[in-house]
Amino acid sequence: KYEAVLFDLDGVILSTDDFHYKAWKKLADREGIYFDREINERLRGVSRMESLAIILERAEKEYTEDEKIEMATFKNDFYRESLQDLTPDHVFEGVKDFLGFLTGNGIRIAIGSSSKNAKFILKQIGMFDTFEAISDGTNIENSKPDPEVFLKAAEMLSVAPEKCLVVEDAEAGIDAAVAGNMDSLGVYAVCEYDKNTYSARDIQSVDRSIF
Ligand code: G16
Ligand code: MG
Repeated sequence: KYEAVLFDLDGVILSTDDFHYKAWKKLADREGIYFDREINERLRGVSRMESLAIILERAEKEYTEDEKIEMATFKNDFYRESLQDLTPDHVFEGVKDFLGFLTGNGIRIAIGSSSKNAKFILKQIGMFDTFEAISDGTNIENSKPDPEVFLKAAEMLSVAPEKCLVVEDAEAGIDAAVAGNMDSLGVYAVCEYDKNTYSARDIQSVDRSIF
């Protein structure tokens, strides 16, 4: 039935939540704005500037556009630096087996991520050459829940949207798939930050008879 599977990156292939959290926290502390892991959960799949807008809901003053750009850059510089610590060990359990199952059955695989850092992340985890196409924050105008990132990925593969399945961890991503006329599969990654262990339990239990 499906000719291609389009994978979200953060929260599906690996988790960068903790890296994002620490970088946003550094900014929030600098600005004296309250920020915690629960608020961080709301940033899943949301673009950088929209994430900043969520953080600024708690701010006591108004910021100018230039100040917002400076804050997003400050966060991203710290975030990029911390991504140096990413290794192939960060890839969720079961991901490679699942990808091997798909490609072994002639199903094509691509990335559809909101992140402008997606290619750097893929290089860090040793998966830059794994996917046939990479559609990310650098080739879109509108981020999820707009379907653009997934429609571009389908276009790169020359596969019709109706023949694509989207795998996502975020509500914004599922909404994007629906808006793009694609089927979607929600997975939820369980990360234990303190123990530094990661697993995406659902990806291992996906019913493979749907392919
Ligand atoms: C990811 C994350 C979001 C992040 C966004 C933009 O999306 O889930 O938390 O805000 O990318 O990231 P960047 O600041 O690196 O451009 P996805 O779509 O891969 O889950
Ligand atoms: Mg995600």
